[in-house]
Amino acid sequence: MNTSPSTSSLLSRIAGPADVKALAPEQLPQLAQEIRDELIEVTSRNGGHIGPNLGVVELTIALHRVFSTPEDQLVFDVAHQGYVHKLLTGRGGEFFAKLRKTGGASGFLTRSESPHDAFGAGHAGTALSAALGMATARDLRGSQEHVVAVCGDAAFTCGVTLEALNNVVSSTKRLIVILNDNEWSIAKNVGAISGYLNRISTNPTYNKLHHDIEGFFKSFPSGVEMNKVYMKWKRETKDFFVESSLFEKFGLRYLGPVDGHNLDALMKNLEFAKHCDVPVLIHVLTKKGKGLEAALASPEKFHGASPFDPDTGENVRSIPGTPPNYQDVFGAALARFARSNPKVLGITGAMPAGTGLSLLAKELPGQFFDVGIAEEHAVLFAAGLATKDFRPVCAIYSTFLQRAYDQIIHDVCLQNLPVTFCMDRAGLSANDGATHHGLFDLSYLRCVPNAIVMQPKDEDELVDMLHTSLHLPGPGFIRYPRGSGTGAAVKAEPVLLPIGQAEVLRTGTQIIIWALGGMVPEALKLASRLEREEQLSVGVVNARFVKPLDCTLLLSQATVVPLIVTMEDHVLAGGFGSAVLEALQEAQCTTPVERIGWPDTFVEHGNSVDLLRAAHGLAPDEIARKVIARWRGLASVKPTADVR
Ligand SMILES: Cc1ncc(C[n+]2csc(CCOP(=O)(O)OP(=O)(O)O)c2C)c(N)n1
Repeated sequence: MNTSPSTSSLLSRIAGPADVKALAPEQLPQLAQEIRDELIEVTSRNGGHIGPNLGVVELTIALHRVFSTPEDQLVFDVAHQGYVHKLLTGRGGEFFAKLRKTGGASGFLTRSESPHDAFGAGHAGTALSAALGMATARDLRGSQEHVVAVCGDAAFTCGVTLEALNNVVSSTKRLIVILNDNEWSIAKNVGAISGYLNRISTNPTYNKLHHDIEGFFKSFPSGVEMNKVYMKWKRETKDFFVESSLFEKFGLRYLGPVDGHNLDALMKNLEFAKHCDVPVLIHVLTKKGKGLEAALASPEKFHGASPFDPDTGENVRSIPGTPPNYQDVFGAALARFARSNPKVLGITGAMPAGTGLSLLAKELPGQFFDVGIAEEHAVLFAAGLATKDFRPVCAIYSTFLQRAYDQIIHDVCLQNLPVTFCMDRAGLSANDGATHHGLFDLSYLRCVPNAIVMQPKDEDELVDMLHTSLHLPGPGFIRYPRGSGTGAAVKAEPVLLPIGQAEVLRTGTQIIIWALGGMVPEALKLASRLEREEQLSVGVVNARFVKPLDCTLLLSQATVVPLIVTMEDHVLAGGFGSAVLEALQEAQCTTPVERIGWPDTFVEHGNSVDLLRAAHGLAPDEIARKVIARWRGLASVKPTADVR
């Protein structure tokens, strides 16, 4: 796989972890530099998580010097910082050059991509639990491999990380946790633990101690008597350990803080941890974006960047005239509604910019809450606020809202509390792949009583839906896709949409297409095409609401047209088309329904939404073929009177 052009480079000669181990220590800084060059080169073209990866170059090299994958298990939290690990485990060259592109390396770690990827991820906070499971499995099986969880500081804002932490000592005596502390989540990290970590790393005793620690490690009798050395160190650094005792209270031995760009210090600490007979946490301080000026200057922008000019940091793909993103339209509308109603609040789980809430944060900080990567808490917190007459808006990507499912059912919907959910990235997140596509929300929400579920056809309707949801007596869920809108102008004043009422955009007598959200423009194109090429009379309905569905309109049409087609950017199982089928079945209407949506599979990453749609039979030609085949296959086709 490794076909890098420059054969004089060290990186081009790394075909796997054994080659990393074979390098002389003095070659490692050069390897680190070459990795940084490669990271910048590829991500500046393809986009990707450049900042986090630049920060873990030395850490990842050190891990591969000290441990031996795939026998030893390295579990990376979120796994967006796994590019360096990929480069060191035989996934460089052409494969890495196509990072996040069709046929190239995934932007995350996946077990299917390499045996060196012990656990797949894309959502935050999973590493510690999964690693603890692996360590426990090792203990039960009686094998000896090492298990290392690499967690960012923001992973410790996740409830699930803290649940795992609470269980470490009762589960195993051998687990290594790396706390990769760069002080940033995507935005600046938040919360009390982040403040605590900051106090440790800026503790004035640290600098004094650092020298002493170095001295201790220098005198290591290569792997033996480690505990004695550690205990001596601990005794002599008592004050420091009082401050750093949080992890010790959970039963983990705390090591650090360690300079995460000092290979020598990293390797010594890892070696030490490897020989410990208690779980160990190594607190590693890294600089997000190290090696790229622009990324150091703007860590948030370069957490996950679109293609950029490495010299200036400017994005290279901003095409003038592109309509604004849905997230920005939402963010502006929310700030506007919050300005006129102080009870309107915005809540994000560590994604102020990605969700569009940055504007609210800037203009009305008192009405904005970043709760960290804590979606369960975000939803419960909103539920609590809603009991006191506030109008909380949880802005959480469709895929991340999955984590808060019990809170949605048990805390919000069961009590019919007026929380609005704005689910960005509903549909495909093409370059990110399976962990990030928002393809399941309709299925998981449609079955929940009291939920009003909707999707706008354009930006203007998004603002109407937000306005409508803020006036509901109970929960409202609005889903919308990643990226730019249709360019529809947003009205000066939003309107309240009648709940459960669809919008007829085009009448027809033979086929009616019920389309949802971003599929509406596609449906209109399909209708024109079927009329032009097949002389079919095709109507189009903008469904607007998935729940409650406009059954009155649906039945009035389905009883007179021979074929209903549904189109959605969602899995077919339990989605919008399923809702249509259920409604017809309930009314004992047997009109056939052709459903267009995503199949029962995890959709991979790829260059673009269009390419992925084509790969899964959802390109416009393919959809037209399916509908025509279904039409022709109908036993008796009787054109009927025009319906509304
Ligand atoms: C459940 C969940 N919510 C939100 C995100 C979006 N997200 C991706 S990375 C990230 C921040 C991670 O910060 P940290 O763990 O400190 O790692 P760093 O990027 O700083 O190395 C967030 C919020 C996610 N991946 N998963």
